Amino acid sequence: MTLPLFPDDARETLDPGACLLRGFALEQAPTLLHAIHTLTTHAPLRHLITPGGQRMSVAMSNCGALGWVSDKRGYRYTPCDPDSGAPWPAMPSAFSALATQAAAAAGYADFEPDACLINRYASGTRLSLHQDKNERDMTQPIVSVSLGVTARFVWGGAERNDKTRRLTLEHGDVVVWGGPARLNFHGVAELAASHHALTDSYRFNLTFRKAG
Ligand code: MD3
Ligand code: FE
Repeated sequence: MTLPLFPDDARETLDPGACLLRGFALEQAPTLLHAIHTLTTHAPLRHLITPGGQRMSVAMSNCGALGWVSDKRGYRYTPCDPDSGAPWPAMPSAFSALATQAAAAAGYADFEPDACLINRYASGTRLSLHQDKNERDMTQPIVSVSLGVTARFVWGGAERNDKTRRLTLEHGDVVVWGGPARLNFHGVAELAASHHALTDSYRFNLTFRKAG
């Protein structure tokens, strides 16, 4: 007998290609948060500047071979932290294993992320509607892990003006976006003032990508 990777009743299709795995990372969450603490002592969380000159309210860092950055010159992936000149910290094996398992549970075999963006939201932080399109291979999915304070995630369609829907993302939830949903517009509504036992007033999101 083979055991399922994840119970069918906890897997929810949001859109063709997009799959919500409620609580998929719950057991691993304390390990993930401890690793985030260590990683961000080496590559500190920082507020990047958009090409338009705005300071992002989300604080960001990265681990893995490539890291996502933004500055006045644009958005791109870099092998080194521009603040220190050092390579981004290695992706912990617990991170890559979780991302590969989540992708498999959503129907995407052999996902091997080379980039993990670490996002930290404080009360009042938001992420405006955007597409993730700086990655080389759009056939590869994106895996997103939510930790700490609950957020209202906003997602639309392939066009900026398509109607948007809202989704509550809680501690331990994982969403896999691929196939026809890979280029959907998405964002995060302003985080409410709240508290979580493991993260205080913060929400963390890990976004795993095959960027290179
Ligand atoms: C839907 N982060 O870092 S993750 C980002 O919660 C980003 O921090 C949000 O959007 C966060 O770029 C949302 C969920 C997510 C990630 C990628 C997607 C949703 C997506 C790509 C396509 C469609
Ligand atoms: Fe995004």
